[in-house]
Amino acid sequence: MQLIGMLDSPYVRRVAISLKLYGLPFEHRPVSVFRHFDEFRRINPLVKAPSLVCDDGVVLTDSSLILDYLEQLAEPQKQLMPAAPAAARRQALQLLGIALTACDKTVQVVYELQQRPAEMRHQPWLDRVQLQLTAAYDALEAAVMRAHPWLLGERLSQADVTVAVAWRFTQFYIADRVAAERYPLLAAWSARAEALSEFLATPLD
Ligand SMILES: N[C@@H](CCC(=O)N[C@@H](CS)C(=O)NCC(=O)O)C(=O)O
Repeated sequence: MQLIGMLDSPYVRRVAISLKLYGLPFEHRPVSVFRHFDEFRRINPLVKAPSLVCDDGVVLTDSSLILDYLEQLAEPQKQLMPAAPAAARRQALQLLGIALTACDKTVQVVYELQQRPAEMRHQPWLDRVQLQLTAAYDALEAAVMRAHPWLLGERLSQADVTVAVAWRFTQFYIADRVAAERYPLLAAWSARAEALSEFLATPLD
């Protein structure tokens, strides 16, 4: 199995960390969607990171779909999504939706600032994205307040992986727009997740 994409992508990083938590062997190929566009196209013409090249050559796209597949390969005691009760699964899905929106909105800001020429930037769009980003992190700060010690309880789950990865990504790229001081619980809780060996072995930078 090959995981394609750079670890500065939160979507790639959440899959890489999950693979390590699952204990599934894989090869990581840090191919960039921007700097190695042609090489990426040869692997997956969609040029989306992450891409997962399975052992039989089938290529999967989109981190949540890739994780859905990998979750089935993992031993039951290593799975990261609660199968039951339904309330725990719903809570995980709710938190994942918020954290992935935080990632998407951070990506939109970064692309607007890095990919679009300055004279073509559209401030109303950035303002709108900022409101969505703030809403996402306000909700995650409230969720962390209820964590004991992880978001769903005793066991680390996919919600923890993705929330921590989202926070690290946003802080790395746009800490000026999402001030850590506004989210003290999230910052401290994320530092605890980032200290786990699977996170340390999967650095963003
Ligand atoms: N929903 C997707 C988002 C993936 C995504 O947008 N990845 C970025 C890298 S951070 C990418 O492929 N960008 C290139 C592009 O969209 O053309 C997922 O969860 O995998």
